[in-house]
Amino acid sequence: MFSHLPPDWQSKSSDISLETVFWSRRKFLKTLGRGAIAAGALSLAGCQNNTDAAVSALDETLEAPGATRFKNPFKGTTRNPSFANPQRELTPQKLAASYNNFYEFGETKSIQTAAQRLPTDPWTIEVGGLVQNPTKYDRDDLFKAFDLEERIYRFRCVEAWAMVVPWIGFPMRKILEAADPKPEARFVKFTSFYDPKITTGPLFSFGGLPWPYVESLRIDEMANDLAFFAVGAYGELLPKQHGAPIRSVLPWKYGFKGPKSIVKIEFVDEQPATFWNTLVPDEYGFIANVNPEVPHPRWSQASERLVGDGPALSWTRIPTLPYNGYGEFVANLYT
Ligand SMILES: Nc1nc2c(c(=O)[nH]1)N[C@H]1C(S)=C(S)[C@@H](COP(=O)(O)O)O[C@H]1N2
Ligand SMILES: [Mo]
Repeated sequence: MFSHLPPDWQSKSSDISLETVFWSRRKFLKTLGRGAIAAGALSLAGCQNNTDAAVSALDETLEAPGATRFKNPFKGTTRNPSFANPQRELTPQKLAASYNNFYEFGETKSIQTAAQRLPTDPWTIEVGGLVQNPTKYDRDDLFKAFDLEERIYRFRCVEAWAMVVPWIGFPMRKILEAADPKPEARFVKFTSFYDPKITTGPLFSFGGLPWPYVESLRIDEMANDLAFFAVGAYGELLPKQHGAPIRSVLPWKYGFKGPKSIVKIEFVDEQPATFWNTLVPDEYGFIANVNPEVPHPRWSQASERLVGDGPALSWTRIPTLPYNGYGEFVANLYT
């Protein structure tokens, strides 16, 4: 599947992997075909405020085999009070870290083991392009160059599943200020780690995909207070399947706008070609703000499923909010 999967509670769970593989092959041969699906809508989530307890009760059983795990690297990091109450229950750490999209390591949601191949230490992120101060940050700089804070964000994938995650990181604006873009810079382009010897998800064997994974924002979007680089989650270093050592989190946009395992940040004057938008431009727009009123061509975006225990079919379904509920921060960017 070159485009995202349809919401997978529509499939019988036993069919998912085979179906997915079959579909991806067929799709590739046909150069980006279409599936079909529509989702309905249901009741709203309660406004639980039990997130503090959930954050501190870290689940010791988390982790795929071979995962590197660092306990408490972020002691002393405080939660930003503006993003302390997501008005939904926190997604359990273990579930968030075992239901992932990271196509470099495979097209199913179960890439957490494969993603452990990602070499995250050492790591360099290069910031450049149309800036006064091109800079390279190494792995340690990511944890020291900027004050880290925790923010609990709602997260919404274009496939109509959602989660709530306590990320640790810093506002993207910090990088923007340090880089000091030149007046002609209008967009920022993010590039994810790519090495065909390592990022060898099944799709690689078909060739022809526009790797590496590239995403982009307008500079005013990057400057918005919500735009965030995460280096940790649930009080721990970001697991590889979530995009270690640094990934982008943009809670008002669909998840695909937030690239994982970023190696390059470039300021450019023209809108760059991005991964999904290049593959399926009519399905994955450049702006891609969460909007219940604009259906994906293959399914409704009016509601979403909260990642939970058990079969996806049993997950709670709730209405989707415009801008994923973050309109007060970002709506003014789009008038
Ligand atoms: N490099 C890279 N970044 C990526 C993706 C990907 O396949 N590769 N998938 C995107 C999509 S579609 C989503 S929904 C989120 C998923 O983040 P999570 O697995 O940490 O929940 O990562 C985004 N960033
Ligand atoms: Mo996604």
